[in-house]
Amino acid sequence: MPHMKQPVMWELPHWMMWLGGVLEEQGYHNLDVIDLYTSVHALNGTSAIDEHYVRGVLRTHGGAGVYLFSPMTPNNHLAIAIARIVKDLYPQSKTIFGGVMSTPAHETTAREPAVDFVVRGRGEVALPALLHALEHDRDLQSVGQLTYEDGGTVRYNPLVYPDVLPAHLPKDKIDLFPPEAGEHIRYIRQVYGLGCPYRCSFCTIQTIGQRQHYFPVARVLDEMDAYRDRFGEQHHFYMGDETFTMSDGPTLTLLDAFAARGDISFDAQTRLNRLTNPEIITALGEGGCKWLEIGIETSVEDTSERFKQHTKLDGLLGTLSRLGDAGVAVCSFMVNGFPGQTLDTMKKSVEQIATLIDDGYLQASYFAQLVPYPGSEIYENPDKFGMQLLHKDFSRYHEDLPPVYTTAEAPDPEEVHEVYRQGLMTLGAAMSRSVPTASGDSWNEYGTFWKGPHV
Ligand code: B12
Ligand code: SF4
Repeated sequence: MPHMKQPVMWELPHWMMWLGGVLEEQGYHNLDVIDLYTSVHALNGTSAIDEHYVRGVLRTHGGAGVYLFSPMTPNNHLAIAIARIVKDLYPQSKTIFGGVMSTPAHETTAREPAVDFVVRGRGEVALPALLHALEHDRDLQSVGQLTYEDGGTVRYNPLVYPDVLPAHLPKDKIDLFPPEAGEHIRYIRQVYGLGCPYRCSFCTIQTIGQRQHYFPVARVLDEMDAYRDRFGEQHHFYMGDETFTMSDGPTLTLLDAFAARGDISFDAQTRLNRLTNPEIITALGEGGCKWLEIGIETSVEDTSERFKQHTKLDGLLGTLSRLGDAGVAVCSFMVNGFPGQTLDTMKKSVEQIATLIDDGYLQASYFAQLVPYPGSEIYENPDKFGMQLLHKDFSRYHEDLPPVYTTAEAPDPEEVHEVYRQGLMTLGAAMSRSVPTASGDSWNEYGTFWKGPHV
């Protein structure tokens, strides 16, 4: 891992430790990771792979039997470019793709000559099943969740394995990354409740399942300790549940355990409608929650009429105040360019969030351009939402780039992007005015991570 230092990363790629634990339990001990992510040399400056550099890194590591890839939409082309180099250098190696992009795009991905197999959906059973079949030269048609090309035909194995419940999942393979990696990450991801029961039209996390199941609390605490042992005792966590406060009972059980230990600090994300119980808010503060991310943009936007009359807003401000009183900093998720939004309502949305920051109700906000990722309902069925997709060049399906669709209300992507750029400046200005004073402390409270570039 020679390039883990600059720029720093938000976190280690969780799927690797997660599936690493699964593979190790199945007897695959010879696992390695190749970092082409944090090195500026891996790209040639035009969002394409620097082939010379990547070849060099792959040669240094030597050939492997199997290479695993988990691209997201905007970097899918980079993963495929790397797979081509792998196959060129080591033609006997197998390349296996999986995860949030390869699952909905399984067919086109499997058609790519450099991709040997696509594993759809969750990997805990399907990946070892594929590796066993390859190792023992078994019939691939019996391997579930597999899409692959065979003699010019794309084969789709329909069998889907039952999800492994969290209590039965092997522990993460924490030593997959060297201890020094811990010096250059913002936090360690830890999941308690796996799965999300909602179905937001823009979201693509369905690979992980819809019913929320919990890891046993003792296991969560053990794993946190193990991560800290390896990457540093000072480490802060990000609770990776999609909606951390989804169910009051299990949330309180975990937060009580955190409070009893007294040495855990963490960030989390949830929805506004899962924060109505004041007991939960108190427990969040006592359990060490320092930073809570909430998608509040749509409640502001959808109810703009009522917003003016302070009906919904009263509830929102009450919740945010209680969180502030409990010592929890709050960051909103804002998405620009939903169908139905005009340029004007987009601007208003930003201004409303900036006002909440100025007034100390919010400490920060993320701001992203809406992207119809493959697998989401708005990608599969854009007409239903009044959207027209302009192209399928996935390298431009990016939350910082102009929208890849138009709507009747906002037909010019460049104008929408301009609102986005101005919005970033408005929110940035509000945050720089408010963060040091809102917390009563300095930026250091949020970690030195923010001082430099991060990916
Ligand atoms: C943590 C996270 C990050 C982290 C770490 C990323 C990482 N590589 O681990 C950071 C902050 C860096 C990040 C960045 C981005 N992210 Co992100 N991220 C997530 C998040 C919240 C959790 C992912 C996770 O760790 N899940 C837990 C693991 C265990 O689940 P999993 O990855 O799904 O893996 C399971 C299966 O999918 C499968 N599987 C996964 N990979 C593979 C590979 C193989 C070979 C096999 C067999 C199986 C397999 O097996 C696993 C176990 O069952 C997801 C939302 C979500 N809940 O999925 C978004 C998500 C993945 N991110 C998303 C996006 C868009 C991004 C960014 C592009 C945002 C941006 N504009 O910059 C960047 C891209 C960064 C980059 N260049 O790669 C989107 C992806 C949408 C899409 N279809 O492409 C998601 C789904 C959120 C969303 N908006 O819907 N992200
Ligand atoms: S956006 Fe959040 S709440 Fe909605 S489906 Fe995705 S993870 Fe669940």
